Amino acid sequence: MASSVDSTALKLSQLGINADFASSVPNLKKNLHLLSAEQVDLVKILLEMGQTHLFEHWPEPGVDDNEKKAFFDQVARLNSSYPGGLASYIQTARGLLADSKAGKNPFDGFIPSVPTGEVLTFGDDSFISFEERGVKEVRKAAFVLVAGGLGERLGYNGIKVALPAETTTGTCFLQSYIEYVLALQEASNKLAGGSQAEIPFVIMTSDDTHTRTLELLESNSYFGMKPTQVKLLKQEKVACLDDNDARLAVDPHNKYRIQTKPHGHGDVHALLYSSGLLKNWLDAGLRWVLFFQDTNGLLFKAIPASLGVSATRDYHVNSLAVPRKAKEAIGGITRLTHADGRSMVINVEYNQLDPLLRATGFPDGDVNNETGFSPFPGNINQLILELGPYIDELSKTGGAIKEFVNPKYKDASKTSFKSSTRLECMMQDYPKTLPPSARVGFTVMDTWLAYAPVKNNPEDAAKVPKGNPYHSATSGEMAIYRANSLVLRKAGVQVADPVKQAFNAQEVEVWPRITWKPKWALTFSDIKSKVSGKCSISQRSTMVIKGRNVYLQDLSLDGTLIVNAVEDAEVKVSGSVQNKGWALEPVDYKDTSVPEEIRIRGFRINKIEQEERN
Ligand code: UGB
Repeated sequence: MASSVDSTALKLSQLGINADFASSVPNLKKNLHLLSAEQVDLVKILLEMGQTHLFEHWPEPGVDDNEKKAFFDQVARLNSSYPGGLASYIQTARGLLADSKAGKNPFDGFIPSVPTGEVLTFGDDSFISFEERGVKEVRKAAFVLVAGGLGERLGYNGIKVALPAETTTGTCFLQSYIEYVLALQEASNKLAGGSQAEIPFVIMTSDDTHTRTLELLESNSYFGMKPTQVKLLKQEKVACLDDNDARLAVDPHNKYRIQTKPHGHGDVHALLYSSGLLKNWLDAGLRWVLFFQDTNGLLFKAIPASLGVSATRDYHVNSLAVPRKAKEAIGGITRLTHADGRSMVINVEYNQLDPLLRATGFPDGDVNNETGFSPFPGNINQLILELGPYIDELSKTGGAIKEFVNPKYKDASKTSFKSSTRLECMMQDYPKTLPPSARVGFTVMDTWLAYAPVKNNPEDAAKVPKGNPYHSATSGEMAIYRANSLVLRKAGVQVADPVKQAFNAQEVEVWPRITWKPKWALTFSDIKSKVSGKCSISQRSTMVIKGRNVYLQDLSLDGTLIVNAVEDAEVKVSGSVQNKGWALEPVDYKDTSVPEEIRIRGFRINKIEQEERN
C-alpha cells in the first residue's frame, strides 16, 4: 500500500495540481497509481479543461481496473486524432456553443450573391476539349472517396458503396468507381505514350463502415485494382458534449467511456495530411486530388470535363455543381462578401441558405427564379483540389476544417440540450481558410449527366415535393439509364422516348436499360467513335456492353442484347436484334421476402430472353 501512496503523490506532482484540487476528485485520486505517465498527462488535460465529472463515479482501486485503463485508451485516441488534441476540441466547442446560444449567425456581416463559374453544355466543342484535357491530366490525380457515413436517411442495413448502382448488371457503387478509375488510368497512360502511372485510390471509412468496406474489396479481389493502389483511412468519431460548458458526455451504455458521434466528412483533410500520402503524391509528380461521395452513379461522367476545367483555368479548388432546385437538400455555391471587403466562394449548406438569404434582403429566402431553379448552383460535393496549394494550406492548418455545432435545445433558455451534441465539419468548407489570392472556382453541368445520389429511403422519397428529385435507389438507377440513353442520342442513335412509371410511389422516367463498362467509353469522343450508321433502340430494350472494342453499326435493338468481348477482341454489332427481353416488375419496399437491395428500388428485373454477342 505504501508504494501506491508514494506513486499517487508522485503523480499528483506530475499533474501540477494542489492537494485541495485533487481532493475535489477523490475517486480519481484513489486510482491514480493505476495509470501510466502518459495517462496522467491525459488526466491533466481533462482536469484543466473542467472534466472532473468523468471520474465522479469511479469506484475503489481493484474494481473495474481494466475498464479504467480502457477509458484512457479511448481518451488517448480522441486526443491524438483531433488536430490540437482534446483541449483544443473542448476550447473550440465552448466558443461555438456560446455563439450558438447567443444566436450568432456564422455568416454575420456577409452578403450572399450568385458567383460566376464555368458552365458546361454536354457534347459541345468546349465540353469535348475539356474532356480531352481531363483524360490527359488524370494520370497525375489521386481519387479520394469519403465513405464513413452510415447513410441514416437511406436506412439500408449494409454499407452504401456495396449497393448496386443499377440492377441490370448488379454492379455496386464501389466496383463502378474502381472500374472508372482503372479505365481513366489506362486511357491517360496511353495518351502519355505508354506511361505506367497508377492512380492512387483512397477510401475514408469509419468504425461504422471500415470492416465491411475492407471485406467487400477483399472478397472481390479489389475489383481488379492492385490492393497496393487502394488505401483505407479510418476517421475517428469525436466526443459528445452535454452542455454549454462542453462537458464531455459519459456513454449511457458504459460509464467508463465517453460518448462519441461522427465528426463529418471534413475529417478527410486532416487524415490525408497526417497519413503522409499527400507528400508522397507530390514527390511522385501528382497534381490533383479528387474527392467524391459514396452513391452517385453518374459522377464519373462528369470527371473528365471538370478536371479539364481545373487544369485549363488553373483552379486551386474546383467544386462540381448542378442547377439546384430551391430547398433541395444540397448546398448552394455562393459568393459571400463581407462589409470589411473579404470575399469567398463557398458552399452554404442547404439548411443555412434560406435563413441567410432572408436575413440579407431576400425576403422570400431560398426560392427558384424565372428559370425554375435556384440562382445558386447546387454543390454535389465533388471537389478537385490542386495538390501543391492544398499541401501549403494544410501545413498551416494541419487539415483542421472550420467546424460547426448544432445542439437541439430543451427550451428557449438554451441552457440544456435534448441529447448530447458534438462538433461537425464538412469537406467542402476547406476554402474557408484560404487567402484571397486562392483560385476558387466551380463547374456546372447538367444534373442528368452528373448527379443522382442514393440518399433517401422509399417512404421519405415518396414525400419529396413534386418536381424535386427523389434521391432514392429508384431514381439513382433510372438516372443511369437516362444518362446513357441521352448520351447515345447525342451521338446519333435513335433512342426511343421513356415511359413514366411509378415504383415505391415515385414516378420516374423509364428509359431503355443501357449500360456499358467504363473501358468501352469514358468521353463523348469515345462514344462517337464507337457508334456509326443508323442505330436504334426501343424503350423496352436492355443493352449491356462489357467489352472495350465494341462497335455499334446499323444496329436495330428491340429486346435484350449483351455484348461480351475478350480483352482486345474487336466486336462489330449490327443488324436487327429482337427478343422478349428483360421486364421490370414492381415490388413493394415493405415486402421483406425480396432482398433489401432490390426492394428499396421498387422493381426487379425478370430476365426473360436475351441475345449474347461475343
Ligand atoms: N461521410 C463521411 O465519410 N463521414 C462522415 O462523418 C459523414 C459523411 P451525406 P449530406 O450529395 O450533394 C452532403 O450524409 O448531408 C460521407 C453535402 O454536405 O450523404 O447529404 C458519406 O459516406 C451537401 O452540401 O451528406 O450532404 C457520404 O459519402 C451536398 O453536397 C458523404 O460523406 C450533398 O452531400 C456525404 O454524406 C450532396
